[in-house]
Amino acid sequence: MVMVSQLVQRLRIATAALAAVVLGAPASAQYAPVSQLNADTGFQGFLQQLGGKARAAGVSEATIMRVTAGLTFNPRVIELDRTQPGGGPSSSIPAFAPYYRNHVDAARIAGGRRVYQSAGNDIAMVERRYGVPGAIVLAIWGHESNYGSYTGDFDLPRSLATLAYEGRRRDLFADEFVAALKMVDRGVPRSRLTGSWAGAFGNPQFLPSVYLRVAQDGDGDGFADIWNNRADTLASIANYFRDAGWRPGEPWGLAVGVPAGLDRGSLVTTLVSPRCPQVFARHSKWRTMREWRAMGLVPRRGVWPGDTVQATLIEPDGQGSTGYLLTGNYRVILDYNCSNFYALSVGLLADEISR
Ligand SMILES: [Ca+2]
Repeated sequence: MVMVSQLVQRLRIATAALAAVVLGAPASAQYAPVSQLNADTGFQGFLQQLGGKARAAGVSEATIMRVTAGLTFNPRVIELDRTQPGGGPSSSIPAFAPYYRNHVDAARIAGGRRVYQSAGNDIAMVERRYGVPGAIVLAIWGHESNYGSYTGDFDLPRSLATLAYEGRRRDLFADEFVAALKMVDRGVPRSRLTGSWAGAFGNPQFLPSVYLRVAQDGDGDGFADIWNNRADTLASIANYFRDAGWRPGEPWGLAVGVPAGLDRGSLVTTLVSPRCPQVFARHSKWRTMREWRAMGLVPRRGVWPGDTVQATLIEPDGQGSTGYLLTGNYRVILDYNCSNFYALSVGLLADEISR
């Protein structure tokens, strides 16, 4: 699923929470064992605090009562949180090829093509309304929930309150808990609030704050149903992408052959991204497509995008294997989930779906 590290200025929480989950602070060391956390009185007191926070944010009393009544700590959520793989600077970076094989596999390509062909009107609607290619939107859906075949069955308020109570990323999850209550106030049935243990839900695996910010009613029935409705799902993902700055008509990037003699030393980036810097540190300096072509790079498939399009280079499996030129739109995919493997895999799956 997902990964990233720190909360950014403009809380792209979908990314951030899941990121924090995977690349967050080293697990557990300074925190209490799960068995000690599961003290009912402590958790119930904490729920009162969360209720106060929700009240201050304008959530109705009825919703606060309804959602918090009977809510219990979920030790399973903390166990899952603490068994997430690390991702700190010392961990070695695995190869992309196995990840690619697992995520851009025949079943996921075929599943995406099926939707692409059967959802012509919905695809046309999102492309027209949001300027984001349908294949990209489908590739996100395919990565997040395998086109809706698994979306998680953890009770969302329970997971969010548990993660907030545990404390490692208290503010983040407390805010998401309040956002989940706001969803109920907005008319989302309480029964819809199920998802991953980390608080993401529905076809696009949004966090509650992301739902509040970008979810769309694609079919015009008055409700943004990202759980069961295809048009709403596609429109919501596309709206996320438009909001994050997707540039219509520009590719996400392309696979390239890179000449052995490329002067990579002169292309090492000197920029440090404030957001998931380890991910961005793997990208070269920006150059135009014309400049990359002049350096001897060759598309593995298809043709060069426009000469003036800017791109960085990543060689995920090192010299001698396929490289990828990454445009500004690639960074929009990273905004959804800040992982190079995820973003490459989404772009490449989209290419396969639309081929
Ligand atoms: Ca709808």
